[in-house]
Amino acid sequence: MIPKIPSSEITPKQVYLSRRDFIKAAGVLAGSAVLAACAPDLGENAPSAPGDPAISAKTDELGDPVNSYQDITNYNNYYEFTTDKEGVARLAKDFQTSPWDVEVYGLVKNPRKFAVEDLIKSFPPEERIYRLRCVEAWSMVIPWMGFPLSKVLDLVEPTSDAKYVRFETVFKPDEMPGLKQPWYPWPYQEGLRLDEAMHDLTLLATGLYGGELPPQSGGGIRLVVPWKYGFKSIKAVVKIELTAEQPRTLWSDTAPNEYGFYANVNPQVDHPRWSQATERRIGEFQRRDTLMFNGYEEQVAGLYAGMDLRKNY
Ligand SMILES: Nc1nc2c(c(=O)[nH]1)N[C@H]1C(S)=C(S)[C@@H](COP(=O)(O)O)O[C@H]1N2
Ligand SMILES: [Mo]
Repeated sequence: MIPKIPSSEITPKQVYLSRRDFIKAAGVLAGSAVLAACAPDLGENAPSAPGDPAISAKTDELGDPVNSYQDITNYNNYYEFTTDKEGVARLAKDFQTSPWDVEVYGLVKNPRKFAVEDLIKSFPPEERIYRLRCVEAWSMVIPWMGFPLSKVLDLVEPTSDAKYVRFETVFKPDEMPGLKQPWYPWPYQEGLRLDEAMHDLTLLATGLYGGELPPQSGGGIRLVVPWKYGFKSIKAVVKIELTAEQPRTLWSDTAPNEYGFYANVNPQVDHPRWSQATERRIGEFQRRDTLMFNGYEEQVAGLYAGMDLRKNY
């Protein structure tokens, strides 16, 4: 399946990406007769054609078009592989996403290790079309498949002492070349307050575009918290720990004056080195205004009633 981009969707980025894929696919065809593997960056779950994706809607609830599978899976932040967004897909291509286990433990009544395939059986993934707004001021609209994190937390039953949830990414230096960069405090970890974690918008994503979750997008399983900057949406989660204290996070450990624990999308609070008032939607030419809580204000503002969002950035 070599993806074809409808000419209506062509942008310089997409032209570049489709050319690059064409070259790669051509290389595979020249070197091998295995046609099924002719789209190395997309995997077998890519939609048959971006114009006819395996999704129920072509826009989010605000009417903004869903980004192409091509864009979503070839422009990634995943520092365990590389800091080059356009290089993640290639480096992560052979990363094993299945079977995948996630351990849920800490201040809970029933600590358990779950196989993602069992979670998918218990909680059939639903489609959630969410905006993803990176702290670097680019954004996409992504049709995830997944289930609310609250379903898993309900199973393990947090104790009354549990106030926060800590998430940890798998640490596999042999398969993740970026882990050799010693200046990051690996493994990647993130955290949420328990009420944020229990919010219905907070998703454990197991798929994309109606198919599996490819390695570059965070497979086996990843968190998606759409009203927060993208770095909160931690990939390849293997540990979920309920804690009494606010967990440390990779980015606030690395640069505490730039990245706070809350990291709610907020156009009024600039990053120390750039404005957060506008963003570049991948696939668009004009910058667009960034929305408070990334457009989910109505659903989540209540979580922060009475909090100073400048202090708690
Ligand atoms: N483990 C891990 N999770 C991660 C990252 C990372 O480097 N490592 N990058 C984060 C950042 S900065 C963003 S913007 C999103 C990007 O998700 P995407 O590549 O699926 O668009 O993943 C987040 N989750
Ligand atoms: Mo990001």
